[in-house]
Amino acid sequence: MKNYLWLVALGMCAGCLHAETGREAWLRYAPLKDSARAQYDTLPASIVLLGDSAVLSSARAEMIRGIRGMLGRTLRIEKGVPGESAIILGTMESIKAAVPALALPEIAQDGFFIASVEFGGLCHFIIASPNDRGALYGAFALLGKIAREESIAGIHEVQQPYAPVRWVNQWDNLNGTIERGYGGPSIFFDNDTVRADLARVGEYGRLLASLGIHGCTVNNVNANPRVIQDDFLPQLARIADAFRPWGVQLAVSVDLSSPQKTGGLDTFDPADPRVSAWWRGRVEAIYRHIPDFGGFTVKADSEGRLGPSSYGRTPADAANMLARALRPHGGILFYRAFVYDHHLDWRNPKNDRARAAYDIFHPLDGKFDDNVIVQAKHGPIDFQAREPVSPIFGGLRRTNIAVELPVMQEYTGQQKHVCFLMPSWKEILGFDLQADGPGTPVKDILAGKSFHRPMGGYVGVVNVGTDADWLGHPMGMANLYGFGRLAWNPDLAAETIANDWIRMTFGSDPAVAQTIASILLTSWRTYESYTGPLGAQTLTDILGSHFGPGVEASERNGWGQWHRADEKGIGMDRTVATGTGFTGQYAPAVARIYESLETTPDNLVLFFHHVPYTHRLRSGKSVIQHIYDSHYEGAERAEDYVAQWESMKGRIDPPLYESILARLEFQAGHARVWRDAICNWFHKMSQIPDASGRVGNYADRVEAEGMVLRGYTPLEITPWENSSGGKGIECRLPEGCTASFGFDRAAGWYDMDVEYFDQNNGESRFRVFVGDQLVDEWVALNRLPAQKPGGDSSTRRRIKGLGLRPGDRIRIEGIPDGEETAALDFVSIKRK
Ligand code: GCV
Repeated sequence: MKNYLWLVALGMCAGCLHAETGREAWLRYAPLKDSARAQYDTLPASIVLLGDSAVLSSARAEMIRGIRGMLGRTLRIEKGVPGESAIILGTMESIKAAVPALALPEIAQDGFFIASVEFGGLCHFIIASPNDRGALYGAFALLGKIAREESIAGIHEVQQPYAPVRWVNQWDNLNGTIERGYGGPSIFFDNDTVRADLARVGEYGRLLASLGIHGCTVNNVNANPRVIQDDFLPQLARIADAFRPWGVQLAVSVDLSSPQKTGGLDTFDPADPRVSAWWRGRVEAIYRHIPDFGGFTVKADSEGRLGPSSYGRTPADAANMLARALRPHGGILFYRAFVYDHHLDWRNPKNDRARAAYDIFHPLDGKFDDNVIVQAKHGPIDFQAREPVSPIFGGLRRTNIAVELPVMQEYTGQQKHVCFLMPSWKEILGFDLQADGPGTPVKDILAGKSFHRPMGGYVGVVNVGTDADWLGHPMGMANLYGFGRLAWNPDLAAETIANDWIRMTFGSDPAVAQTIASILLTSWRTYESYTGPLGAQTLTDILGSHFGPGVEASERNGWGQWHRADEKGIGMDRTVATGTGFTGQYAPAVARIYESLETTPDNLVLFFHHVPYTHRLRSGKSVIQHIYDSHYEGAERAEDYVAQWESMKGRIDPPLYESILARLEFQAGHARVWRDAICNWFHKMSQIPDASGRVGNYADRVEAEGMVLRGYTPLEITPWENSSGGKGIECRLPEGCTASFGFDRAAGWYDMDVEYFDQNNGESRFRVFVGDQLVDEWVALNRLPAQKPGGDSSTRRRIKGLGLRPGDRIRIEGIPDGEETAALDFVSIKRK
């Protein structure tokens, strides 16, 4: 008995030791199976580093760590090329000096050469690059191949980045919160200082380096001017120190009005010599603390941020003034093209926020200095589930440009929903803007190839936090991984990226790989179909969380995210002929496609045209029926993800399996909330029934407000469509309340869903009884962006496999906590 207990304890402990938290992400270096390991037996036993920089040392340390983890061997460190096979790591120059006979290829900065070569009668492995961080990228690439169990026999491979600039942004506030961050508080800041422990920053730098990402702007683009004040610089320098071994340059977002806000000047006019002198002084102070500082990111004249327009100056005036301060030190200035008026008059049908970036920046083409990069979101609005490619990418021929991509899923489920964005980004990067006839895809414009620009590339808004899994959902990390891989090589297929990520994150079980790939690769279209189809954009609460449904939140206000839905039809007329003229911002060949209703693809039709609900799409369906069908299909697919995942039980590390299962369950429930909100809203507005009879008919539901209530009171939910029947119930008695009803259907096995509201300002408790028997209990603990009952907080609890008989009494007890009122929406009971 004793021994048995001991074994159990040991088993549990081993489980703890290997429990996957997601912190290692795709760099787990888990031991390979013997069969897979054998192919690497010929790998040399020693490693030689030619050079001594921190970045090169990281490359060597990473090789030792990876080989030890995956192959169980510890490479021996040699000082010079030994008389035995070795892995030789260094810059081209140092390798050439050590082995002059070796022929090395021409490679661009950050690129690398991995080869098994023979000299002196021995077979060596070379990892070489023109620069240190390229050698580090080469080390990660070789380890990645081993992690994916790819053959490296006779390897002779050159890899070079497609675009020179591959950065990330974090929207971290100095107080430790993160704007649109869904993975916990900042890894950089806390309480208006830089954190004492920056271990996670080093780990983040390592993850970024493994993808070839070489810059990170660490604070919110809605910048606090304190970030560049004297007393803060030594703190910033500590972040730079943590990034440096990984070749990641630190940058910060700056507030253009800083000279006035904190600098003691009475102006921030970019044309005033006192202002440029002030910035020069700041930049010099920064470089004294951080010699390899990367540069600034600027958000100005946008969403209440002050900018050059205060003085009648242009973005080019402001950008160049800052860029000139940075240039002597090698710094870059990212000026965001997200400049628009958020007080637009919605009554004017000619007004259109989508026009803003092109209208403002196109006339300035050629006026930006060479160390300025205009940073533009991928679409003309704002990270929506689907938008057309922003025409600005074709409109700036004499300006460096980078695309800003939302790793953090602000409008695509905020890492509470799986939404793998590679298929979307592939469409964007491959889209041919036909600036000079066919042949100017976005990826070539970004790389500087189309218009012969010296710089350009990719900026991902990531917003990792202190959560062990960085982004709040282990699957969310596939977007960071994919962002880096595409920024390096936009020609990679979404499937390849998904498979590589799965392999490195979850191991080599083919069934696991197939299941996760099938979820990931369909997830963007699934999300799109139960949120905002046909280019209507994400029909979310744009005035608040950007998470749950909010069909009308975008209408009749100055923010310009309108889709103009009324009783008769929906969509923005953006044509030149009768609308806002936005289509005219594209080159003629593209403009022609979007100008005509006949040629606009269905998936963007409502972005470009206002049509009646009865309009027949190219698919043959009416717009309204498409809205109904796509929401039902999307919600069903989300439900199916749960079943797919459940078939993986036993194949995945249990805590990881459970945490992903819980998230997929939430997603499936929330997809149903989305489905019902959007379908019911359009049903009521259009008065056109669903041809399949689903919308408004919920035979399996018992509305909470129709149950027998003790203590609970009915509650109006706003907007009405975000709850079933527009109502719910709430409990304001500290001792709790009950809601009950009788079951009157045939005896059998049923699944019961309790739809309740889970806010972030309390932890209500729920208990469910059948007769006197407690069948489930839980605490409403999910971290959702909600402070009241509604579409952001609506959550499903599924109680599976209940044996019910007619006459059974079902009772739900809710005990409120804090501001959360144990609110309920409905119960749905379905036969198994
Ligand atoms: C950092 C959207 C987001 C804001 C964000 C802004 C931007 O409006 O909701 O949180 O601000 O975009 O990209 O600047």
